[in-house]
Amino acid sequence: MSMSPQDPSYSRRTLLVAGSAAALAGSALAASRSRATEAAGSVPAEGAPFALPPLPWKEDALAPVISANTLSFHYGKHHKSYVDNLNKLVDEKKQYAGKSLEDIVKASAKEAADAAVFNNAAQTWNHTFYWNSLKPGAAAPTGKLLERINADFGNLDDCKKQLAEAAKGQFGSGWAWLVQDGAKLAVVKTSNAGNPITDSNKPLLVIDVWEHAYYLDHQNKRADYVAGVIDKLLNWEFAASNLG
Ligand code: MN3
Repeated sequence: MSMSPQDPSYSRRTLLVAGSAAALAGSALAASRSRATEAAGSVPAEGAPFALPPLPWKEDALAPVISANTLSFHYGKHHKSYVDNLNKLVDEKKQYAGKSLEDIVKASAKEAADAAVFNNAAQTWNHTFYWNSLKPGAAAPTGKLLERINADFGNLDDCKKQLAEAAKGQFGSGWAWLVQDGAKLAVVKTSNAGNPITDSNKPLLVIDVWEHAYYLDHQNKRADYVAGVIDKLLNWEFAASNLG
């Protein structure tokens, strides 16, 4: 995937991670392109600033916790719609032209009249961050990240418990985040498209708890999805790469 100044550069480091993961997944994505063209990302319409980035793994790589079927809708339809809607809105609302995705999220969060811009920009950001927060066979946290977790949560299990409680306890649609709040790590939850960067917190990991993230695989049992993600799929290396 080639990077251009118009790409959604919400985080240089995140883009680098996404880019390298995309390169690793490139051959697999090419192989499955005939089955699901969305899996290779999409090229924005001419002049549109934001593209759907490629997934960092094959669509079936997260099964059975998250199936290829869920991803074909969640990534290929939901995430793509947020990107497409954002491109249309930015074209209509010229004050957002030329801004990075992160700047659009922060600026539109303060404008009640631009709720649609915020919702689609934040959902575009959040989903790319979510894909990068997941990895099959991910290694447990080590080094500086583990030290910070032990200092701020007591131990890794208690960090995971707080994350699970936030994910299960978010009423309705939203997100559960591990964030860096100043010098401390913390767990926060946001509703709908909410994103901690509007509170000046630095996201490290996120779990999507909208029903579209789990309903095809787990129906109403959000707790099963959350446990599977936390036990098997969280990408602690990505969290470490986001530490400031
Ligand atoms: Mn979602």
